[in-house]
Amino acid sequence: MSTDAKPSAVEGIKDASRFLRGTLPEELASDADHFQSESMQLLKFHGSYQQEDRDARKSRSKAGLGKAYMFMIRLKLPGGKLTAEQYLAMDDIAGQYANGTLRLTTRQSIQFHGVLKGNLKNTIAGINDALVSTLGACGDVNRNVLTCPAPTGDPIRVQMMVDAEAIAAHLTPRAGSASYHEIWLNGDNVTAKLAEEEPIYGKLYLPRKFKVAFSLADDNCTDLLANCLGYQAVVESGALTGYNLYVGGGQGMTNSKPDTYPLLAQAVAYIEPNEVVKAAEAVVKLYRDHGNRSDRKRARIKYLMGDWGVEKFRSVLAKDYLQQTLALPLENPITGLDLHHGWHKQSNGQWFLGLSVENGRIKDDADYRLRSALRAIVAKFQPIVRISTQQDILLGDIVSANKAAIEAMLVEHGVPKPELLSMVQKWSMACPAIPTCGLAISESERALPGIVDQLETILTSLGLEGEPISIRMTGCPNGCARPYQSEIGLVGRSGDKYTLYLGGDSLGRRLNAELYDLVPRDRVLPMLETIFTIYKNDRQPGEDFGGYCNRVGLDALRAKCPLSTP
Ligand code: SRM
Ligand code: SF4
Repeated sequence: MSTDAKPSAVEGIKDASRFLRGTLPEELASDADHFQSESMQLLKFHGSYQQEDRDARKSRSKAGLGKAYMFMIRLKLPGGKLTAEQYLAMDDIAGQYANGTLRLTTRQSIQFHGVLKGNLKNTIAGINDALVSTLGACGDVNRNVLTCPAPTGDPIRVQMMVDAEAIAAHLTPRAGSASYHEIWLNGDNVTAKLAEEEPIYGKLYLPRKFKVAFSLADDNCTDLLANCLGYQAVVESGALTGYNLYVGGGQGMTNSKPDTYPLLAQAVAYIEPNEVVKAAEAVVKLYRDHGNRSDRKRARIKYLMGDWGVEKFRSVLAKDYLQQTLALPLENPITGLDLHHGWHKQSNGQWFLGLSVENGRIKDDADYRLRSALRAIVAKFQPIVRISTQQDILLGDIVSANKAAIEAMLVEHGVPKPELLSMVQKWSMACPAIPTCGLAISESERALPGIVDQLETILTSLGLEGEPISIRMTGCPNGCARPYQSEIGLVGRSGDKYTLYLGGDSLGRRLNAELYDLVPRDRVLPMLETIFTIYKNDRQPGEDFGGYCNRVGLDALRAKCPLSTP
């Protein structure tokens, strides 16, 4: 541990938990509608968060009632990969136990919201019946491992998926798996029962969450640089020669703590394809031993990287955890990012269809019935299902003859074809925020669609509607929709006020910077209109919006676009 300061309370909870059991079994069996605080912490490792319906808070308090407790459940879904059967099982669960929606996440997973405590066990058991787990989807362990979801069939993406799954399996808690099966599945797993220790994590697990991603230089669709550990494929003559290892990315920060910040992962080394799992274990162990366990706000591996720098990190990793020298990373700059929308041919002659899902929410509204459309298509054509890190869904292994029928079913359910959506909508993302997220300060998922609609009008009037402009919004500075890596970042600051960030990059290569803090929501669009007009008239040929803001600098933009109205 890097500090002698007193370990945080969560460390004590983990220590006393007997590998993530604590009093969860007893509290789960009780009639109470929520868990006590220690169990709430442990519940996260099992893939669930205790939440409340924040919309109901005021009226319930007026009526003298307590919180309307409910639970979020998150799947562990390496590479966002599901079979048709598994997707249908998840859709059943959304209807039977949750709020009737499936929420695709920025890490290629699915969340259920609104599950009552009395239904937690059945929901988690139902998920496992479909051979999907929730263990380690949250908590101080390795989280969902990302890789390009496009089922193109090309050997590099296939290998990246294999490697992503290998890391996910290797870093799955062992003794924690035994507790998981005991609590949620009535001990129904013989191998898991044998594990009485955590050979990689130890009984304190990690200081904080840990995130891994794979990506390609010409398709950074997983936002590699936002991850604790990134594997960037190095490809020569169409073959994977190895990976550049990136370490120390993360987005979250805390306004009141200036020593917290978003950081892009740094290139540390180049490794051979057969060293993938070994490297992951080594980085995890280094983080386990050196991460800050006293201050959870500074506990992520990015602060080790920030404090140590690349040279020291590489040297400690090589000497103490790999006992070998490490090759330097190869020149392999990021040049592209594919959203994978629309129809694409796979190498086996079949097709996949990428559908943009607004803020990842699969739901049925009056004239837009995406949930029913997907259910009907998946049930009838049995495609493979993949979730992207842009909160979108891909359906694959579709034969040519079925393409027209699938398109007709989407139209019938009011789901627009991806090519009919505006660029700004396709490149937008928002986190759930209110009413489910306990940390939200401002609206996000419910606010962004209105902002995007108006932005479409502004961009069209300026003739900029064809530009892939990324806008990402979050209800607080934790950064769940990776707002600091977009061209326009809107981060909830205080009720209806947001921090506005500009100058990032739609390929995820550059962090943006704060234009103004505490911008009232109704000032955001007029301000963007002014800046887009300046951009249109002043940009260099081919210059994208983020690149322009970054080049001219935010001081210049502030001078032309003051926060206070004249
Ligand atoms: Fe996140 C916490 C939702 C991706 C940084 N995140 C939360 C919680 C669990 C709130 C809480 O702790 O009480 C949110 C649940 C809201 C709800 O009602 O569902 C939440 N995070 C999400 C999701 C669902 C957002 C989305 O729009 O999809 C994403 C789930 C990913 C998954 O499937 O595993 C999600 N969160 C991210 C990302 C993006 C990424 O990983 O690529 C980040 C920024 C990257 C990073 O980790 O730095 C992110 N979430 C955070 C943080 C800040 C952590 C930090 O150390 O700075 C928190 C707060 C915390 O952990 O204390 C947080
Ligand atoms: Fe909640 Fe903040 Fe994450 Fe949004 S960014 S889901 S408000 S923690």
